[in-house]
Amino acid sequence: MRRGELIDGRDSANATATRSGPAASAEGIAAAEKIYEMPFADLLFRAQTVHRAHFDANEIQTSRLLSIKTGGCPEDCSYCSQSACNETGLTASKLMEVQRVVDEAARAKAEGATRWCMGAAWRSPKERDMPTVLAMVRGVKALGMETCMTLGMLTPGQAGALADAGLDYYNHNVDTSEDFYPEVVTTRTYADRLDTLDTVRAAGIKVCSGGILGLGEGVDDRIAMLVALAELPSPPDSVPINMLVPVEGTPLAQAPKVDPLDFVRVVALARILMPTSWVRLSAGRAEMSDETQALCFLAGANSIFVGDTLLTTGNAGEDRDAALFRRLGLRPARLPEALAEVAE
Ligand code: SAM
Ligand code: DTB
Ligand code: SF4
Repeated sequence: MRRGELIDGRDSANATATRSGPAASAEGIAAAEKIYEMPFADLLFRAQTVHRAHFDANEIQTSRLLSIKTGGCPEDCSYCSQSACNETGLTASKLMEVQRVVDEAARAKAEGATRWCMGAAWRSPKERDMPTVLAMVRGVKALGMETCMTLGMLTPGQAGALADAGLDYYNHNVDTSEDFYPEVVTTRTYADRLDTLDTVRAAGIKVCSGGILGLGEGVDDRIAMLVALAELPSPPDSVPINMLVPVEGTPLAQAPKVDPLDFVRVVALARILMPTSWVRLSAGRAEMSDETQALCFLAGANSIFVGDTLLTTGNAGEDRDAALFRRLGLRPARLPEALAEVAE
């Protein structure tokens, strides 16, 4: 498919996008700008104070990712290695077998991960794939791990089935501000994204939603994105903040790098605007210095992806993370109590 070719209609999911008004209020943006522009030390002190009111500041939640269906995606996300619009040389694969996914989750658990996140390069799941995906959720839950999936747009029926199977989190990122979104993706709208988040929340699944820095957006877009997330009917339970991993063959392969201190400011603002959410330092850690990561934790990030790979790109890896945790005196967060009992 060609870039810019808008898929007609909200076909499989989100049939009625009926939003009015901007995703982020002008008042919310004005207040967030004031916080963002505080002197760095004041901003970090405020973020750390908020963080300590709700979390153990020395505990980091550890999630592990697996691409259960890689490449060949019909969406035209300009950052993504898996879009069929981008010539990245990635080989597309079919949906994995359930047992393989459960076996890999068991291995990740043995290595200390408590949440298993499964990603598929879909615009939305096909009905014929739902039984497989639901079996994956049941199988991983039975191991006593938290589960997360990211499969694209969902119908209420699909979200309900995932909830019944025991899915804990659904990841669906807004990625950037509403204004900048059409510069990044043209095959769906911001309203589509928000509709799926409503659908997931209504099904009783915890919402995981965040974005990417380094898409060529301005500071105003980063702030508007966080305000849009904070002003959802309830803030996301988990907020992944990704640093773009530039992929050869995507339109953003040569995008300018984000100033690490600006990245830290965004993490701090996320913590202040969403005090009780898990803020995840997500993609891009492999390219980040230990010092930048330490500042992100100080700013209130308290979740990471562990392991050598993300979906299609590399991650920091176990040895480097173990050394970082040692140097900073960090501990992996324990499982929620109900799941810890299953895990025993
Ligand atoms: N297809 C589903 C969707 O887009 O909702 C799920 C998978 S998609 C790969 C999940 C998220 O990964 C995207 O929303 C985006 O935020 C993030 N992501 C993808 N490629 C990335 C990259 N090169 N660098 C940083 N984050 C990326
Ligand atoms: C999220 O916000 N980041 C993860 C997860 N949700 C699915 C994905 C990162 C992908 C990085 C690029 C890749 O490995 O393909
Ligand atoms: Fe497809 Fe998701 Fe990649 Fe977009 S981010 S191209 S929807 S896999």
